[in-house]
Amino acid sequence: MALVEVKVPDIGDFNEVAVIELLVKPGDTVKPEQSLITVESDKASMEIPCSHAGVVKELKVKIGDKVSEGTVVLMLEADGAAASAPAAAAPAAAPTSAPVPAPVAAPAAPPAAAAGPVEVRVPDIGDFKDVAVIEVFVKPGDTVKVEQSLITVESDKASMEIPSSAAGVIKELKVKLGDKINIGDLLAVLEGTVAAAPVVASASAAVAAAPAPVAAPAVVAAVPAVAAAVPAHNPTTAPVNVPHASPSVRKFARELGVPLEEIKGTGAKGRITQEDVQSFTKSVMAGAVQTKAQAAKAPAGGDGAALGLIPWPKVDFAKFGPIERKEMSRIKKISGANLLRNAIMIPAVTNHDDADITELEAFRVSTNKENEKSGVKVTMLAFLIKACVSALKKFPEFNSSLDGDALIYKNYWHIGFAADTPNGLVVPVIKDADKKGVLQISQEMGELAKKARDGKLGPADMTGATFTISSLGGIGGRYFTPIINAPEVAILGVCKSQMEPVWNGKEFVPRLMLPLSLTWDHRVIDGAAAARFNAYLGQILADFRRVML
Ligand code: CAO
Repeated sequence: MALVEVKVPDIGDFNEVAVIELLVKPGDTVKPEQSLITVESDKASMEIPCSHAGVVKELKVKIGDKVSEGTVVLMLEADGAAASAPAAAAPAAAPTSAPVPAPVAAPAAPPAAAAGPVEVRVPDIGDFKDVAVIEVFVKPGDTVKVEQSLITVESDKASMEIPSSAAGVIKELKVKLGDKINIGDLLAVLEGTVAAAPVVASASAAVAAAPAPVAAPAVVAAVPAVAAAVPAHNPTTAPVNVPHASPSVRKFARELGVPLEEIKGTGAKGRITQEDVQSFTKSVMAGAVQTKAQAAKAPAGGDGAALGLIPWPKVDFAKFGPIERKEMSRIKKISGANLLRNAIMIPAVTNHDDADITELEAFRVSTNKENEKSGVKVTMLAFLIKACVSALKKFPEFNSSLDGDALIYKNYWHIGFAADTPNGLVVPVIKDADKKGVLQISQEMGELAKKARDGKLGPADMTGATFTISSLGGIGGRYFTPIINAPEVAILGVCKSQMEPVWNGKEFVPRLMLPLSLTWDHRVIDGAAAARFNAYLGQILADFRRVML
């Protein structure tokens, strides 16, 4: 056993590159070529491999340190004979694991107007063969500058951006994600304005002429001019949402099928670490997070997998007869997801009751006759809104919302009403219904319902409700079970009134009865309170003078 210094090998002309990850710690047993740290420059990130096998005794660098060739990375208690090998020589002997400095575009020839197409080829990327294209930053039609990054390629140990050797407009892009590229491969054809002539002439000319940095230290030594040509990173041309991660983390994510661009990095400068990938994977498995691909596949609001439900039946309907597929409207998709959440998350109960509206309907009809010329039609729903405000004041928990373990009681009464439109269900809101008369409410409802049908409701028209009424009275039906519009805690469903024989203690008399269906959140409201709410509402509707009490 001997204590050896493991140093940064020849990394070309990269000087003072920042350490962004420590991949080992004291006590770890490491093998030759195992990555020890990750360093990063503007255009490339690379892992620095170990030169010997042994046990890490002491780390000599920390995150944020700047390292160059020869910097001691760590002290290693090296195994046997290997200890005698010079540490910095190892990468040269193992070119496949050697770090890769960023390639550079061939030096631009003196600006010259280029009339014809210009070929941009992969410069000398050293011993790296068949490296995968993992990002494409440009598309046909884009104007690019000399040295602007076109693609990112990645090997096991390094990722690097490949810059353009010429300026111009991209006519054709010859690579796509996943392609494997090698030195001299054609990347793009530009309608050039300024070309770096030696590069574009041919692949071999490009390789010969391009003084690009290369992976193997031996080759780097042969072309020392590289440094000056390394392009400065141009943030204006960098892609906006490229995930920031080391090659090994990218590889790890790819093996798991994890979309890196959906992970928020917790490392330095938002870098995605292996732990970030692991915890994202755990969250997806636990159903706490959905990837974009999962969300796109799931029907509005999810596919039930997160709830441990069996998959949604997949039926080839065309087997049974002709079919037509139509996308749902935007409103239906949004309301569908909301309804599903509310139906699943709220322990909802519905109480059904009837209200005697014989006198109220007679009053409504006579009021409308008297007001015929005003153009405002008094609707039963406007009376219901007013009656509900009275009931909500008497039973304030129906006008509340849950906030964790607390209830928020709202001292305002904004009543939403469900409106059926050609594009789907919307819920406009009558604000401060307690301060408005039935005539004003009727008028506002008419205006809001028209806006709804014309698709002109704005967000302000549909927010802030404290309670909602869903009336199918103009259409038909007896009772139904409306779904609560969260974060409200109750909703009143109303169906079509009809004349019914009602026992008055002495005889059956014909009365106009209105079916009511009150759905309530059992976390907030008890059955007895719901029954009282309905009974009180019935009393008001039976004798509207009670509203004034
Ligand atoms: N019983 C009997 N008749 C009723 C009634 C009731 N409860 N409510 C309304 N009517 C009658 C009205 O008297 C009127 O008849 P006339 O034309 O003869 O006067 C007719 O139905 C239309 O009523 P209206 O113009 O007053 O409209 P409205 O206030 O009932 O409804 C609106 C307005 C916007 C709520 C309605 O157009 C609507 O969209 N309803 C559907 C709501 C819905 O889809 N709810 C379900 C949600 S869950 O999917």
